[in-house]
Amino acid sequence: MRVNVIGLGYIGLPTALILAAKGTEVVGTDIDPSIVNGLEEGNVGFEEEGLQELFEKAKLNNIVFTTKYEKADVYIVAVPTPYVKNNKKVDATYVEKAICSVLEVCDSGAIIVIESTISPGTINRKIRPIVSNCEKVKDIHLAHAPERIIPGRMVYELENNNRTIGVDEERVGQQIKRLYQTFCKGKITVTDVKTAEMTKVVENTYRDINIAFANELAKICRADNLDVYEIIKIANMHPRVSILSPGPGVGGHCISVDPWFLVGDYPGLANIVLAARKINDSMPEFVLERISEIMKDNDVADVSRVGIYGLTYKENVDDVRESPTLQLIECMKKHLARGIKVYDPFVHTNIVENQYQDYKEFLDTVDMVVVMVAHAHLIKNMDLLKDKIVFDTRNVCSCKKIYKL
Ligand code: SAJ
Repeated sequence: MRVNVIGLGYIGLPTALILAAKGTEVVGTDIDPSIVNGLEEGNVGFEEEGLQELFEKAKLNNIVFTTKYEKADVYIVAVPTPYVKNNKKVDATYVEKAICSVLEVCDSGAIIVIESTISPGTINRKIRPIVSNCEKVKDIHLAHAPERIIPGRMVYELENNNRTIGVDEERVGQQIKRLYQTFCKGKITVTDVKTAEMTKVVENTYRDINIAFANELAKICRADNLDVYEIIKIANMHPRVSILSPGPGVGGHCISVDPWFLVGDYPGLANIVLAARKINDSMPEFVLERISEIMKDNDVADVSRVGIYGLTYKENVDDVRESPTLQLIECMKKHLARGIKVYDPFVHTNIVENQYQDYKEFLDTVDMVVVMVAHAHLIKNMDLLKDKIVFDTRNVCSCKKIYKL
């Protein structure tokens, strides 16, 4: 079986590599020549444990990278699905374009698997008409196998997570299941397309709501001078309670985006979903208020004596999409406050004002450090914070003078 993976980003690349590493004939396609050239030169493009090893194995099995779409039995589409800013609905343009390009090269009978996250009904509304109206090829099968891997543990989760495959025909479902079983040790459930679409959005929304609850508790506990972490720790000892951790906001391209699809597509019905989104989106502003209180408490008058640790959306990844720190900096600009210092060991080019590349140099210029991301680097170098005023939004620091959310 020959597989053409479309989109060699965070999801498509590991998927293409693991399929090839396990012996499937794979062509990886990306429209961006710099990605393809980078891969041909041996550069995987982002940091992720085990990815480089997978790349070496895939190369031994002759994986091909190209900007062209190729003839194949199965296409796996893993292109971005952003949301439209004003109505929060899914923007499936990249998926639609990818499908059109596949239809130009594929033979009748090919299977197209969409891994990109889409809102329930997108395949029926937007993709199926493209396929049905295509005159050149017939009998094209659509499937939806939403990705579930978490940045930071992608390779491990690719092999070990359970998967969902949504199809129109059981026979096609079994065929795709066998393909995914070449690398996936988890349970693979075959269902219909719309259920698969909905399940994916539900998974990320569940996590968003749980984090929103933790964040709301943090605000309630702050108002009453209680320790939210102690309360969550004790509550979680109940066998049926599992509250996530409060934090400075929810970033990334998934959890902070997918719930909006439900809000946009089911107006008036997705109320708890909307409330959770608002709570999580309010956290950078809440952090900003705490920074100002803590500055006052400690007579830190100048914001340029404050430094933010962490620019990425979470620990030990280099991804800054929808990052709470970027939202916090935007918030500060609105309040006409500039000059805060920033450092992140994973972000090697300067993307914001006053960003440092050297940790010690950064620390030398500040009296107060706001921990926005709990990178392993921070924990390893905890002693360097010993003389600083630390505002720890992630509850990971162990220093003398510490403030929490
Ligand atoms: N966060 C908290 N408190 C927590 C956990 C996370 O504030 O207790 C924050 C993180 O710091 C981060 C954001 O939430 O800013 C999201 O991070 P995450 O690690 O929860 O999730 P993602 O966005 O990296 O990956 C999620 C995963 N979905 C679920 O766990 C249900 C992953 O499995 C999906 O594949 C991915 O979304 C996706 O692409 O949909």
